[in-house]
Amino acid sequence: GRPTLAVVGATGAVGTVILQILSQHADIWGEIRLIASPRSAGRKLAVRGAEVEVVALGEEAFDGVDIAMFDVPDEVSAHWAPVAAAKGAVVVDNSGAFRMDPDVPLVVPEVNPHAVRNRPRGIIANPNCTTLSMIVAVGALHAEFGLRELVVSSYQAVSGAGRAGVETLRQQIALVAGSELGTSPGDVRRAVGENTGPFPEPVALNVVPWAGSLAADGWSSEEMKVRDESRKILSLPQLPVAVTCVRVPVVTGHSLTLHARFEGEVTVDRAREILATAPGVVLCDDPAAGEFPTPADVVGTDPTWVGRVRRALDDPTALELFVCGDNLRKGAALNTAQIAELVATEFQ
Ligand code: 2RA
Repeated sequence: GRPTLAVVGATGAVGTVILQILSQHADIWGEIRLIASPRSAGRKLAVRGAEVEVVALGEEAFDGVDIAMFDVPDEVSAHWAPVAAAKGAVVVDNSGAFRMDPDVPLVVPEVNPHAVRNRPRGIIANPNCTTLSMIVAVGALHAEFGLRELVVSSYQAVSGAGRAGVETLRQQIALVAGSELGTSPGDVRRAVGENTGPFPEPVALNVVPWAGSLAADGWSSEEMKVRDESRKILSLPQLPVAVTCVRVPVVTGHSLTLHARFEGEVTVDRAREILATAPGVVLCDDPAAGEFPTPADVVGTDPTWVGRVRRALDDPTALELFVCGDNLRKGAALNTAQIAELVATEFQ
């Protein structure tokens, strides 16, 4: 029969988008069970046009589940994903708990779909949204040119930090709207007060060069994720990767600038051809006509959008690009759903 699917973290920012995607994609599922913290149990959420009651996370919630999508904090996944796997479910996990585990594949269906089958722990990891917002385009270029180095800067939306991130930006925007703020040191900070939510600094009328927690030597955890995950997905364990992650006052849609260096000389024409035809990528690159992707235009869409394709002025083996994608869709819910759909083909 059709596989039973569980969605763990169904009420969260990403969980909400997972339910939308399940309602939009071909319906291949038997039962869809919605699981969340006991606090949310009993709530009803719409999926596939029907109201489904949320059940509390617990061992019995996984009875009869074939595939479980997890979108919960790292420590919740670390505990419950192995419980679900022990009960026979294939887990597709979107936390950071298992991504770098050598016995857990880290999968982007457009780049390394074959990796899903090698899952000794019964767990498949979904990459972080910042990695996912660029890796489909990078993977397509790597397949053609052979990637040798990556230099990345991110411009990350507040919904990457969940519902709390979005609420924080909206509240701060209300506090600074219509003002003359942003003209003297600290005026924005004083106006928004102590409430910086999940961010270390005000994010309205500002950019914040920080995402995640402090890792070794001044790097942020987010920067380390982009480096480690890109290496693992592309099977390039020694790839030099330099990353700076920055939060910007955008609700949804992560953007990144990339400097990508390849094995030999590249041409912009060939790069454009590859990007224009790669599955999951849309080339939107006509600066003369004022055309390039921006988060305000790509939010709610599935692809990785690429613009500003140029050859590096001082290195004929390198390209400069701007990429942009919906961090809740391809960056999280969509990639999770694509992995689950790949696994579901094994049940037919
Ligand atoms: C962020 N990538 O954007 C993180 C969330 N996983 O904050």
